Formats: sequence, C-alpha cells, structure tokens
Amino acid sequence: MRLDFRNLKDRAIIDSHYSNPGSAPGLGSELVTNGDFSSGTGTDADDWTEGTGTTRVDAGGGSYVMRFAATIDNTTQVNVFLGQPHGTYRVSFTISNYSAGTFRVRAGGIATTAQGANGTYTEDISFAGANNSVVLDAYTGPFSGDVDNVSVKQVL
Ligand SMILES: [Ca+2]
Ligand SMILES: [Ca+2]
Repeated sequence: MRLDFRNLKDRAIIDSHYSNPGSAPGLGSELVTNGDFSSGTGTDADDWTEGTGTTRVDAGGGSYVMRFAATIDNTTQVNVFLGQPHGTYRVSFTISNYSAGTFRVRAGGIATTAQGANGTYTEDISFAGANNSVVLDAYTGPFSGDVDNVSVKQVL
C-alpha cells in the first residue's frame, strides 16, 4: 500500500504507526535487585538496608512490600549503577496503603517527583553518575505507606 500524507485517511494510518508503542524506545535490563521485596527473612528484605521505621511486610497473597511507618529515614540499595553509562533511566514504583507524607526514589542521586497518594509512578531521570545507589526516600512527613515494584532501567 502506498500512503500519501496529504490524504486524511492515510495520515491517520501514518499517525497511528508513529504512536504505536511498538516503535517506542527499548529498555535495558532491570538494575534493582529484589525490587518486589519477595526475597528476605521476616521483616528484613535482601539487598536493601532498611531505615528506622521501615520493614518488609507480607501484604497477603504471597506478595511482600516495604512498609514505611511514620518515618523520614531512607532505605537504600548500593552499587545499582556500578558500570552503568550516563543517560536516561526509567524509574518506577508503586505506593499503596498510603496515609501520610510524601515518598520519592533517588536513583544515582537524582530524585523523582515526590508522591503523596496511592498509585504507580513512572518517571525518566537523567543519570550523570553522582552515586551508585537507589534510595527509597521517605521525603517529607513522616511518610506512612507501602512501597513495591521498585524498578530502574536504562532507556535505550
Ligand atoms: Ca512485592
Ligand atoms: Ca535488608
């Protein structure tokens, strides 16, 4: 089929092609380890250093979350960006069971927008190698809520 951009019907076809998610940029592999907190012993999640007032909790159905109970202390995973190039990274996380304060993720020292409601949030950050950590940042508050599905991937 030959498409002519001057033809309205053809332009709709062309526009739909370019807004097709299949043509969106790809993502690199997952850089966060145990971002769903499934691995751990009791209240202690593997690969994360829990701050004061923060514990791994069984949220039911075999799903674990990181529960922040009225805290402003951070929970950290180090060396996430070790060997990673500068560039754009897609950060996402889910807040549930929210009751107070705001929460954000700092990836390589760059912070996402602080969020103060239940939801799944996705944001691209520009990583310039400030540090190698991913920080679950109980930003203002104290923050109370459950965090899950923390993900950082390079936008390719
Ligand atoms: Ca989980
Ligand atoms: Ca831990």
